[in-house]
Amino acid sequence: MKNVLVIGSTGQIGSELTLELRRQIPDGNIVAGYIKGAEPHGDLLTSGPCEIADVTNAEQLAQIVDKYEIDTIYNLAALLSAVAEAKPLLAWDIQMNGLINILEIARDKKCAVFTPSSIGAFGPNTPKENTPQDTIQRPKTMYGVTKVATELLSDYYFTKYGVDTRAVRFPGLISNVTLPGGGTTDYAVDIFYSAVKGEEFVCPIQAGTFMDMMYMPDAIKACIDLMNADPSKLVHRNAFNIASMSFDPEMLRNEILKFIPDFKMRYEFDSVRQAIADSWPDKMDDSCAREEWGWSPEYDMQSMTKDMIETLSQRFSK
Ligand code: AKB
Repeated sequence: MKNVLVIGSTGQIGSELTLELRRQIPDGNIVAGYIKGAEPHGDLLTSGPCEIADVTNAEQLAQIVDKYEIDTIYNLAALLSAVAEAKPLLAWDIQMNGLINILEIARDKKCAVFTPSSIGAFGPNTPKENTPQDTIQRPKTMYGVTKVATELLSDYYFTKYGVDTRAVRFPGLISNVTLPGGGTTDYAVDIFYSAVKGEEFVCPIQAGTFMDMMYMPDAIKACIDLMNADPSKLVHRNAFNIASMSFDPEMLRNEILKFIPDFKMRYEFDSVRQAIADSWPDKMDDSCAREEWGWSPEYDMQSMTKDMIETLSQRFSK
């Protein structure tokens, strides 16, 4: 990996991944790809090249790949689960037509491609506990449909054309840098902002609903470690289960109370998000990722909560 295009660089994952890649590969071209209306700012804008990179515009993407001699593409353009339910055709256009554009360019120009999958690739008849790497995938959401199709299409381009496609199934991601937008797991980020601002948190997900979650530093590590992994060791490619913590809203509330004893939370559940959450696994088995490329997360719920509260408290006290 030397010259990298990050599509969706101003989003929740892209904003941190792009900066980390620029830190780790100082002599490479790490291009921050963005769309109009989501322009890069601050460090992202000033620390390296930035280009408009719309996944639905194949010609534009091919020109960027040529200009910067791109060898690796992180394709992070996506609508998250709840938004994709509201705009299913747009989700299909971005997630599927966008993906095939990228895979065709990668085939032509010999790029490796990372297109994340998600716990959303599973459905209500998937085993909920210790969800295996290879199991039933019959999601009921448009987000899930596009994630399963992404996994299959990425594997197809690897077996048929030798395109080096690799991916992980991300849990809900928790970050103190860029907010997510329109996901089912967003509550696990929003709760921290309410807690440190001293506001009551209205939780859209019911108590007792368990989902896998991950702190962003581990997610960024996964993106980079998998693309740097020895290809001969990869039995699976698209996409690896990765896990680090699983909790329900009550467990997270109790952990936050250890730091902010007067934190208040009540439930007002959102039927769309609750139905999606109910169809997702409680906890994935990530042993294939551990065995095939050495996946090993650093954060659990306790250390993530401490770091989130310390970081956000510092920011909001200024
Ligand atoms: C969402 O909630 O839609 C995402 C995901 C788990 O893929 N965070």
